[in-house]
Amino acid sequence: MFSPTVLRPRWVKWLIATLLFLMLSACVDKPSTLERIKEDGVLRVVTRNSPATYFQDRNGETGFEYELVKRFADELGVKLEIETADNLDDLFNQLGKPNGPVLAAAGLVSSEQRQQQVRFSHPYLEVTPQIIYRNGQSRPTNAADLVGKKIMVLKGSTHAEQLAALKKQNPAIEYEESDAVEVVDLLRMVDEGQIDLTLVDSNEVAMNQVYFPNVRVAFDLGNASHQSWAVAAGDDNSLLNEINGYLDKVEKNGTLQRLKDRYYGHVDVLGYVGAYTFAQHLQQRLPKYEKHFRAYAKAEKVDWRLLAAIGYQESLWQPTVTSKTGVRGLMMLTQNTAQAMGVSNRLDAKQSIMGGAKYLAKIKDELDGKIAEPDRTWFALAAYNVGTGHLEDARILAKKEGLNPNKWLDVKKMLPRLSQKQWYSKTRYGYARGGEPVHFVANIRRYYDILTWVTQPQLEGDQVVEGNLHVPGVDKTKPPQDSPQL
Ligand code: BLG
Repeated sequence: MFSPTVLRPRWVKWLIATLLFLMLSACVDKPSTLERIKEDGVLRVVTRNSPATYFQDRNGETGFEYELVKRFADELGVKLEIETADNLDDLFNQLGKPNGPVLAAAGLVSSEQRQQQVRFSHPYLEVTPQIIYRNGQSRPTNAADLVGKKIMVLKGSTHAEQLAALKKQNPAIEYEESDAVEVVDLLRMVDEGQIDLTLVDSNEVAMNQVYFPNVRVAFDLGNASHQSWAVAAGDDNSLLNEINGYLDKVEKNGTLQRLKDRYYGHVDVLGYVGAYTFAQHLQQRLPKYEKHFRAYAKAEKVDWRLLAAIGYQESLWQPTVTSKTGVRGLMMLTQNTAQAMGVSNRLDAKQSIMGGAKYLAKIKDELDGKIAEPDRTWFALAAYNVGTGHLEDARILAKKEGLNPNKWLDVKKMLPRLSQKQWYSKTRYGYARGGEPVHFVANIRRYYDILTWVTQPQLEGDQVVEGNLHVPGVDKTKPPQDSPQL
């Protein structure tokens, strides 16, 4: 018979041994994904090389997903390493690999099928799948109208899943899935009439409308869905929780909205007519002046696309316009500015661009040394429009209000006050139409963004080239960092 008094010490020994074992094994346990990222100092992300996600421009790496995920890496205090997948299947495969990327930030919509493979974060962007057709063709209005059309979508996309579901109900619908193209290619193919229709998300349409004047939305196919980041399947929630916390934060503090406005807000800001018009002017007008923009921008060490954006804002790239106030030409120089910059004929496009470039460089140079980039560029643009004196007044007002006179976000709040007597009567330079430079800067930033996406990085050695507009997304050249980082 066992005596409990005899057994107790053995029980205790067993218990201690078990506890020790558990504690030790906890110590040598695998670190969580998040711990590993922090230990390695690197966040490895897989994405797609496309204008809506990630691409290289003259300023380096950019794109909506890139900017969102770069901020996340910065918050973790680690380096960001981007890898691009050839197609969606490849992307999901990479995410599942041991020692592969830990996160996919690629404009992915969560679907039931995909949830079997990966786990999705909180959503950050609402998108609607849209059927796209070519202007001038008959507009499809419902699923039955898809019959007999040449339709192409991305292989492995949720759009392919959607079409497969439609085909079950209506077997006459035919479509092709391709893993050799990106969304911009699909839109271009519709624009050029190589295919009749495609199905893409509304954010891609909004972003690319300015490049493809013939592309039109036929109808929304199904309900809005949400884009999320994806992590590999499993039960380690460390990274996913961190991502969700970050996404919630950027949603609340307005960062996410600012990014959405910059990448997808063109049509909202320009309006549909404005977007088509810009796309047309890009093809018809800019090529005539591009070499002057490039040459004088280079001479004055400013970004040529910024100069071109000013020219578009001022005159829609028309060399002979004159404002009510007698300001004239492609870069809208006043008589005084033209004289000071050595411009004898303001209606001569080349001279106007030369004068504008010189003036921009001069006022930028003269700004307070405490104003750092990119704000410095926005201040220079404001001064181009309203003059350095009035800008200085707005900076002083900002300081009096406890705002930062070296930050554009703060000074732009003060500028409109220069047209109200209670404020301008206390300033040195007095009345000014202070709302004008605020719109001026906002519009130019918009045009500048678009121009950076549609122009190739300058060739090696900065040769002056003409007519090299393209739709971005595939350029892998690593360009120099001499432009304002937006
Ligand atoms: C700018 C000048 C500044 C000048 C300000 O006016 O013109 N910029 C250029 O000539 C490039 O030099 O500053 S100041 O010299 O310190 O006084 C203020 O006078 C031009 C602006 C004026 C504006 N467009 C470039 O942005 C313009 O034409 N406004 C009138 C529009 S309308 O007539 O009401 O339609």
